[in-house]
This record gives sequence, C-alpha cells and structure tokens, in this order.
Amino acid sequence: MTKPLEGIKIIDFTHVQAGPACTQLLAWFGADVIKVERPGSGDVTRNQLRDIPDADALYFTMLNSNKKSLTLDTKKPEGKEVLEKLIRESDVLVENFGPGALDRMGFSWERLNELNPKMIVASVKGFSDGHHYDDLKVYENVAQCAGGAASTTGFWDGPPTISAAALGDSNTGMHLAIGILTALLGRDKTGKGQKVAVSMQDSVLNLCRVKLRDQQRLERVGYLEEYPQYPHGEFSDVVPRGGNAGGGGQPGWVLKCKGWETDPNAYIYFTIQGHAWEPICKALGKPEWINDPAYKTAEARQPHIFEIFGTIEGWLADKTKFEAVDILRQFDIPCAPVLTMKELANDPSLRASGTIVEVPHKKRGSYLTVGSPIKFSDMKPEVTASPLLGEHTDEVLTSLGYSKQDIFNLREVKAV
Ligand code: CAO
Repeated sequence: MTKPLEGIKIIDFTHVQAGPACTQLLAWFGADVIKVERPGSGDVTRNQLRDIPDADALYFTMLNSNKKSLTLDTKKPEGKEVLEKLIRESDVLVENFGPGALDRMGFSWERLNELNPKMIVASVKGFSDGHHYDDLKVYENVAQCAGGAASTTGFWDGPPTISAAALGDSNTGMHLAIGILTALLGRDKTGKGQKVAVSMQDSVLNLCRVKLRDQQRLERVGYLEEYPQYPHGEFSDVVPRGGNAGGGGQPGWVLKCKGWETDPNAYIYFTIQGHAWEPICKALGKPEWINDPAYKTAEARQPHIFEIFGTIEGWLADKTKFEAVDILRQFDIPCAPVLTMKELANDPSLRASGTIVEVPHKKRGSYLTVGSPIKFSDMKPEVTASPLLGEHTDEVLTSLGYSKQDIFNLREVKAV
C-alpha cells in the first residue's frame, strides 16, 4: 500500500523527545526520515535510563521507530559537505537543538534556503523567537511551568504540579508535524519552502486555553463556579488549582471504588453531565433526587457537590472500577476507570487497534511501544524498529553518490 508521505525526504536533526516525536509520526505515514546523529554517541536518549546493558534504551526506541540512522559529524568540514548534499535533495529538515546551535554549525535559515529554496526548515525551541526567554534551553517540565499547565494543575493546598503527559515534548512535536504538513501543502502551491517554528511554551499554552478562558471569567465575575473553591472557599486574582474538578461545564471528580485502601488506582472518573442527572439518580438508586429542588439543577447541586460525590462513593464501595463503569455505561454516564500503565499495556482493544504494538528489535528482542493514535480508512501505519546507531550510514552515503573509498575516507577522519 502506498503511504501518503512516501517520496518526502526528511533530515531528522532531532533529539530527546519533542523533535523525535514529530519525525516518528511523519515516518509512520511514509516519509523517508534520516536521523542524523553524532558519531560514537548519537541521540542522548539511546543511553538514558537503560534497562538492558548495551542495547538502546526504550526512551530512544519508542520515539525513533521507522527511521534510518546516519552518523555524521556536522561540525567537521567533511561532515558539512555530506549534510549539504543531503539538504539539496531533501524536502524537510527538522531540528530541536538549543537556541542558535544550527546557526553556529553554519546552517542558518538563510544558508539552508540558499542551498535548497524548496526545503521546509522546522524547529522546536523552548520559547518563540523574540521572546524575552528565547535564549533558554528547555525540557518538558520547564515548558509545563512556562506554558501555564503547572500553575493550574494539582491541589489548591499543594505546589504547582507537573502532568505525566508530555505536554511540553510530544505535544510540541505534534504541533510541529501539523506545521510541516501545512508547509508542504503550501509548497505545492508556491513552489517555495519556508521556516516553521513551534515553541514548547506556546504548545503547552494552546492546550491550556480553558485556563486562559477561566482567567478572564475570574477577572470579570470574581469566582469560578465549577472549581471546588466555589462557593465556600476564596478566590485570588489568578486561576487556582482545581484538583480533579471537571474543566468544562460539568462537574466531575475521581472517586474511590472497592479496594482503594490497598490499590492506589481503584478509582473511576465520574462526570455529572447536566442532562444526565436523571439517569445518574436512577443508576445510584436515588430516584428521590431527580425532582428534589436541592439537586434538580446544576446550580442547586454545586454548593453540596462533594456531598453528592460522597454518596456516589458509598454506591461504589462494593464495586470494582470495572464493575462500576459497566453499570454506569448503561445509563450513558461519561466515566472511565483510572487505568494503570500495566492495564493499558495488556488491553486487548488497544492491541487490536494498533495503539499499542510489539516491535521486534535487533538487540533488545521485542518491545512495546505506542502506535499511531491516528487511524485512516485506507492505510494502517506499521511500526518498525528504531535504527541502531549509524545502521544506515553506508546506505545513505551511497545514495548520495559516495563510493566505498569515499566512505572509508570519511570514516578515517571520523566524520561519519
Ligand atoms: N555533529 C556535530 N555536532 C552536533 C551534532 C552532530 N551530528 N548534533 C548536535 N551537535 C552539537 C550542536 O551543534 C551543539 O553544539 P554547540 O552548542 O557547540 O553549538 C551541541 O551538539 C549541543 O546541542 P544542544 O544545545 O541542542 O544540546 P544540549 O544537550 O545542551 O541541550 C536541549 C538539550 C534539549 C535542552 C536543547 O537542545 C534545547 O533546548 N532544545 C530546544 C527545546 C527542545 O526541543 N527541548 C525538548 C527536548 S525533549 O525534553
């Protein structure tokens, strides 16, 4: 089956997570992604948090599937020459070096555009160009703090909290992928490449837009009725942390189920969707609440919402999280069990859909990874193993016209 991005050649100058997540997605969809890595060491994640000695770490294998690996020292003149050849025949260059690193290497946007005016140059940085912090190097948690996620996550009586979800890294990579695909479509119309830049701060903030909504509501009316602080607590002039409260128009909370005393994940998320109040009362065996003025409307319920959640927890006390959801789904109540990584890894539905896949690897044996979360009717992205360091160096150099002797010479000067 032909994949939509087949024929698109990408120089993958990315490392760690934000950039690799982007290029991995494009590789799944058929792009020829050539990861350029420093000879001898490669992407730092190959060595980070290793679980098997001498085999690439899962951090690397789970972000670099379907790619080729070319080792190249792009600070040496011989390495620069190879890179220039590659640039002339590629469609996209993606990078997430620290600020200014590509310029210092001699490959500014102007130079890249001169070498290949049709090439799209895509970058991830911590902060956008011109921002007063644009000289900073940034990792995931730094971005979550800078983008508004940390100040609005956690409980009101605890410190700002980091989400386990990679809002700064993989999320930024997904934004960049959208930018690259847009620029490729644009190039079809204009024939010209362009620079695509995404900052981690902006990408986190884009996911925190409801909190920016709340800041404006707070400034106008002085309170936020869906937060646990309402109506009994106090509001300051900034959006507070709301614990596990529902972020939209319906209250929700994480509720204890049977076994919570010993199992830290014996919980469900329960949402009280306004129009589902009647089925909720029926499911809980509380028909008297349906028309009780103290419960009938969302407004009436809000002052004693935690008392309501307490009653629901009473109902949940003799049900596992799975049993509870199986009952509640019959009443059309939005809810889910709190699932652990172990449960997700073994979920037969996720295996069947290709969301969790097992991939054979030359050194590791097989490992689990996350497959494409995007499903297509005409294509099933297949996940293949991440490359060993320099696995495709000879193949790529040969395709650029280098002879065996040339490659030997490049190795002699440690340029590849
Ligand atoms: N050959 C020769 N040199 C190479 C090379 C290659 N193949 N690949 C990289 N290098 C060099 C770079 O040119 C750079 O050199 P100089 O600093 O001397 O100019 C050097 O390696 C280090 O690059 P770096 O600044 O990107 O690396 P770092 O480990 O110090 O910082 C990170 C890492 C992630 C903080 C930084 O890259 C960054 O802020 N990136 C942008 C934001 C980002 O994507 N962060 C998310 C990472 S995922 O959590």
